[in-house]
Amino acid sequence: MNFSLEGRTYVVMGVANKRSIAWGIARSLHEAGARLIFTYASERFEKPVKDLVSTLEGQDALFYECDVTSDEAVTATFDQIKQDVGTIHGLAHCIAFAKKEDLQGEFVDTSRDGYLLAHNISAYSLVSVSRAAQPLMSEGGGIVTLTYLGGERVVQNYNVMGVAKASLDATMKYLANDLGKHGVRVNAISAGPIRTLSAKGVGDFNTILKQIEEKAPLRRTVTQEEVGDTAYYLLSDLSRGVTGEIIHVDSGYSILG
Ligand code: NDP
Ligand code: KAL
Repeated sequence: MNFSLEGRTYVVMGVANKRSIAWGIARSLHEAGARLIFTYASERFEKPVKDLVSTLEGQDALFYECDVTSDEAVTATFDQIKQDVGTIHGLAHCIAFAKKEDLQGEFVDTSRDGYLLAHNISAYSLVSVSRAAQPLMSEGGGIVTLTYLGGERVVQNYNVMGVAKASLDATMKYLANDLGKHGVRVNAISAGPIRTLSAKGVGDFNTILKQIEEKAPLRRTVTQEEVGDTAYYLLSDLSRGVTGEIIHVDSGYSILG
């Protein structure tokens, strides 16, 4: 079997800068020969994303604005992608957001607004995007989302995002069940902590990284590249029998009690 991604096209959603996990995924897919399509939340990110992508040698990428809080925007984006390229072979969903005030203190204080916003952007968006993308995967395909251990157990400060990740994990499984008959597999990567723009300004991040270095079986944190290579596996035929799965790319931390 040939595991090159030559002749295949993948949509990568959620590159903010060179530290983004989505960027690690984009680089792995590019290395494997894939053509890439990038989406970003607003026009503001168009130039930075294009500048970054210009560093990928020989990559003939396409770019679209897509704020996932709007079903119209999501539908319009994938309609346009269909017109521009026809078939796609997969999608990486690397999107999450919660209000800063909901990522500290006690979860019990989460507002209705904050709860709905976090779930809207971080979990429902996978439904919306998968529904719009599936018809473009006429040759079958793969969808990968990014989750975190805080959706499986309580992690201090992760709060409403943990509840949104629990929803995302279940969403991924229900989507896997629906889309399997179309030859579309849906999986999640549970990444260990990586210093990205989202993680920035979040209290105690250094302490969390240090804890991984001291306690995780591999005694080190993981990189965007390691998550990227697992996404490549999940989006290629190497994983053709795998769907509805959560793979932990976290130096083994999640096996600890
Ligand atoms: P980044 O800050 O690099 O990426 C987050 C992305 O979410 C940004 O590109 C942002 O887009 C996008 N986003 C937010 N709101 C919207 C919206 N309304 N519409 C479209 N896009 C939106 O952080 P990460 O790479 O860390 O995050 C990627 C994923 O990985 C997230 O799901 C996160 O929860 C998950 N994850 C991260 C871990 C970590 O330690 N970093 C650990 C485990 C999981 P824009 O910049 O265009 O606003
Ligand atoms: C226990 C951990 C410590 C951190 C606690 C919460 C982290 C939540 C992640 C969430 C995605 C962060 C935000 O939504 C930040 C947002 O309020 C402000 N930032 C922004 O608006 C920037 C500019 C944009 C680009 O960010 C987004 N998201 O759009 C969790 C750690 C150990 C692991 C992490 C960081 C997990 C994760 O899910 O990211």
